[in-house]
Amino acid sequence: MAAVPNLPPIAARHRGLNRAEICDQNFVEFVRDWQGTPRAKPAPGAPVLPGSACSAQAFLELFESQLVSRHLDLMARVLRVRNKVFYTIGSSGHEGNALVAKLTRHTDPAFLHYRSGAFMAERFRKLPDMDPVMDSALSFAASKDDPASGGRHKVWGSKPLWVLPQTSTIASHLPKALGTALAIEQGRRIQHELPIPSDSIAICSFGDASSNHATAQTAFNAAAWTAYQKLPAPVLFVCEDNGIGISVKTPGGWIARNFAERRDLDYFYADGLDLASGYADVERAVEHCRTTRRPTFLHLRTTRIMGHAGTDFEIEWRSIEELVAVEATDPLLRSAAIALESGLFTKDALLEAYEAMRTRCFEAADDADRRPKLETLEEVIAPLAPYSPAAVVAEAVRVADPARRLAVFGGEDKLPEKLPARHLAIQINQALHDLFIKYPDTLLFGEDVAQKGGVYTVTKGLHKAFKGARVFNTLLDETTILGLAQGYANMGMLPVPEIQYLAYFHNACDQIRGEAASLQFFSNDQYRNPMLVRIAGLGYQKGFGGHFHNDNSITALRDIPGLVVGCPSRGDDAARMLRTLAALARVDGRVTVFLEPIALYMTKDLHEAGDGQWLFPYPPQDEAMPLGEGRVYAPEADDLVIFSYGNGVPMSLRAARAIEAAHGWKVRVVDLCWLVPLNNAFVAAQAAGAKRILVVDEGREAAGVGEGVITAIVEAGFGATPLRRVVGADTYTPLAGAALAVLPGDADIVAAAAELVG
Ligand SMILES: Cc1ncc(C[n+]2csc(CCOP(=O)(O)OP(=O)(O)O)c2C)c(N)n1
Ligand SMILES: [Mg+2]
Repeated sequence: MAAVPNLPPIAARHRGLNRAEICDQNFVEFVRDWQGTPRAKPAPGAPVLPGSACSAQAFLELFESQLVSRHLDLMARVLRVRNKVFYTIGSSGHEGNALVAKLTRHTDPAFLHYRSGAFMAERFRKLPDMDPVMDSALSFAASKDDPASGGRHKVWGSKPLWVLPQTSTIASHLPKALGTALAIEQGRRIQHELPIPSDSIAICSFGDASSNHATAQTAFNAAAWTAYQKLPAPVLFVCEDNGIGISVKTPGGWIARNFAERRDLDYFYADGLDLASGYADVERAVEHCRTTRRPTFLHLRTTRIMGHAGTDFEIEWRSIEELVAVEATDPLLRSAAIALESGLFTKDALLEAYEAMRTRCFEAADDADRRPKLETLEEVIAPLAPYSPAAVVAEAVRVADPARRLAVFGGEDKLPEKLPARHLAIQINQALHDLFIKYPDTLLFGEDVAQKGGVYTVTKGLHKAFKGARVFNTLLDETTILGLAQGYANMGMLPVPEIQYLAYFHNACDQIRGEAASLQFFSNDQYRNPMLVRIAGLGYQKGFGGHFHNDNSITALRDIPGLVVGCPSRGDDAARMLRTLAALARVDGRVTVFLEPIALYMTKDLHEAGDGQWLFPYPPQDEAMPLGEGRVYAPEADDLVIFSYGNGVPMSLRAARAIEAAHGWKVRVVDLCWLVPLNNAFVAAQAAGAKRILVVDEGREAAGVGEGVITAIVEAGFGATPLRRVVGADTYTPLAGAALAVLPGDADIVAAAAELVG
């Protein structure tokens, strides 16, 4: 454990408000007043201090990384006030995490805590010609030249160094770190070539308070669940324990208590305040993770000095004695002591190195301040939702290997396009088979999806055809399912996770909203995590009721930036849309969602029982539905145009008959197919010339798709057209027949049309 350096009694200046200045002065005074006896300077390969596993050379590098981190923090505090830096959450007190970087490889994917300045500086050494100071300064300054995010956020990130940028939602990165660890192992099982060595580990750091978060706990649980089954899960969880989260203290000893004896999460402790003693313990943890491939929990002792962020005036809520005591545990004071005691530095040389680093950081900040910033909306959103329409269409209609198709489907006469017209569930199933043939690195996973083939048998047969390495059941946790998807995507595979019901997506929404969909944006499109998320949902199920199986809230998906959501109403279009979604993921790295209307899975008839009018032939492989283009029924009709999607489409088609009979109108029905982003131009084109308009939206009234359609119509200048919305109520869906009272029905559409008479 680090010796607490003896600081003088709390002098007047220690009562100062600016703790950054005080910590800065502490270092200088500590060195100046140091009274120890230097040893003979060790050779580079010799232990820095007797008995330490850390060599003199390693110490010099680690110490320099610590200084980089500290001076970046100090610089940020000064320049924030001058509006030259836009972020002050620092790494001071956590500089021992440089050890984790030193003892791992730059190809071990890292998902980092926001206090990772020293980790980053150390990792920068792993490749030639990289400058941690300048790169970080550009990020602090939110410059367009910031290599991590292109000026979109102050993130720790680097493409060449395999540091995937994180958002500031604490703990949300743990599931994808675990997913990445599992994906490293999965690569071998499916003969997928990984972008990194096969013995890599995934590193994930976070704070002590964050370890309590549900998202963190679910990752620990899923890691242990995996290891318990003797499956490899090489993830290194690094809990940087500074004993506090903003202003709330973690109960003393809680991290050890909570994790030291957790089965199948192997616990290691290291003193991150002392490079000389912490080195060996960090090394043991890393090697354990790499060689055993077991989930490993490294409890790294840290401290937090200079407050949570620049805006945190600790002195206002904490006693000065406590503050000074915490500042006395500053790991840089301990490193200074090692530097002096080992004979590697004289006092003057050390102070000179300290000041030289200050100068270097300020010069870099000045340089960064002169670099360009993001200025226009176009610049800001350039990486948000990349879309190459021609390439996506070409990829979507690219046919799979005919021989493999014959083998999988079991002969020429069993190819889906040769079979009779089928309903939605079967065609999704067939299209998934085709995607699996086309893309050998596709993985399908979720709850009950493997042998059972899902609650509605939509994935039936895939496990048998493509085996357990590609089609498998996960544990029951949507956050983990979506975390796994990000991990597989990070390793270059094409994940197709299933969320059993829409209501259970909401439960894990942040994994898409905060994480997956944001990666391209915050990494300036350097990292992509393409995926095709299947979500079964929406109302109208007969005989299987209640809200949670009939959730019709699409709103949570509608405002996720960069997301693509498709919702089919019939089988052949579902197959065409799946091809497009997979191509969007493949070509442009997009995060895509396929919202499957459960009530239509088995629907065969449209107007009367037995008419078979909702069965369609499987579309040839070279057909796909382009993003944003819906299906239009009776395109020439203009007395009434009905916009709808999902269940609303067959309802509208039935209602159209009744309306035609009642009013003599010709009725067009527009199946939007693509709900996010809504294609406003397509909507406007369909609204143009319409004499009347109905928007049939089975979702809820507030913030539903219908609002978007109406807005597109009005903004296109067709607001004077008589129009009505037929929409679900803002309520949960009840059980049994009562459900029909809150969801729009055929009769509501007919009634709304009647209101447009005249
Ligand atoms: C999900 C979520 N809730 C709340 C916050 C606000 N917040 C940011 S940091 C923090 C404390 C984290 O403490 P700890 O995990 O111990 O890390 P430390 O800052 O001490 O290094 C909180 C509550 C957040 N970023 N994310
Ligand atoms: Mg903490």
